[in-house]
Amino acid sequence: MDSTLPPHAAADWTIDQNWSSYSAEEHQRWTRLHERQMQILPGRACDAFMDGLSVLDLHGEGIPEFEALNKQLQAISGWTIVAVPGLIPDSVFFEHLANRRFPAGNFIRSEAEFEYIEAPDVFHDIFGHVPMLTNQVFADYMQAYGQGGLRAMNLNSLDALARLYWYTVEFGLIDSATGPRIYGAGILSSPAESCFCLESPSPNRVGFDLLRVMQTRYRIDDFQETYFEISDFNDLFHATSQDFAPLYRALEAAPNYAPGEILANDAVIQMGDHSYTQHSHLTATR
Ligand code: HBI
Ligand code: FE
Repeated sequence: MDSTLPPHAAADWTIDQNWSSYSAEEHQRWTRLHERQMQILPGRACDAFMDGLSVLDLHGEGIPEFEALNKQLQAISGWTIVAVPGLIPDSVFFEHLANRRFPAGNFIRSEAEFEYIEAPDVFHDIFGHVPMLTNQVFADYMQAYGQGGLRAMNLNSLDALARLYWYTVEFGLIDSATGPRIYGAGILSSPAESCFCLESPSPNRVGFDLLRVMQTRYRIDDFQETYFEISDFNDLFHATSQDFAPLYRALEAAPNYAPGEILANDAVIQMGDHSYTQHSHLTATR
């Protein structure tokens, strides 16, 4: 990403949301994106997400004002949303998370990108990520993740941290009494992947394991080939509250795995048939 600080941004890359500058079409686009997800997510998204949506009254009439949202969010879990122009440098991102500030893009995807946008826009960040920050344990995990990220900067282990974020915060699944449910924002903001991850025979579904996730490459612009499932959010919080240094030493010698690989000691929940992957153009992995 381009790491030159934009002229209108503060030193921590924050900008004004500039809510009054959104056009009627942009507010309408948010409402259409929201309506489409609300057709799909009941019964697929986890309870924590659905509860967060309703308690923050993210009911979908246009792009929310961060200031108003922050009054509610701060009272619930101490988190606030800060507006940023797009992807920001890792160290700045981790610093915000470590201080319970969630960086959210203030722009909304264009009509041409309605189906899919790779960069995190305001719909992905606010609709996908923010409702989860009303869940206390998940909110604490996100802060612990930011603190872990700052430590990782010195241990040169950003790949491992980025994979952990990707397979949990962006594409994570959680068990429930009635089967797996979605908590990852990358899925929650995508209509097709919300169905694919739970209903397609193609992807693997494997029980979450910290080291396994940190060694597994991921696809950046296509459906995931493996989804990792936690039992509850404490699994995540405990995974990140240990000292990462010995883990990184173990990782240095350990192999990396391809996105669709299954390992002998995986807790396999679904052995995917990779029917989708065989027909999709193979994308870059990280
Ligand atoms: N910047 N705005 C923004 N949003 C992100 O999700 C983000 C980022 N910068 C870095 C980053 N994510 C990654 O380092 C994490 O996935 C680890
Ligand atoms: Fe995201």
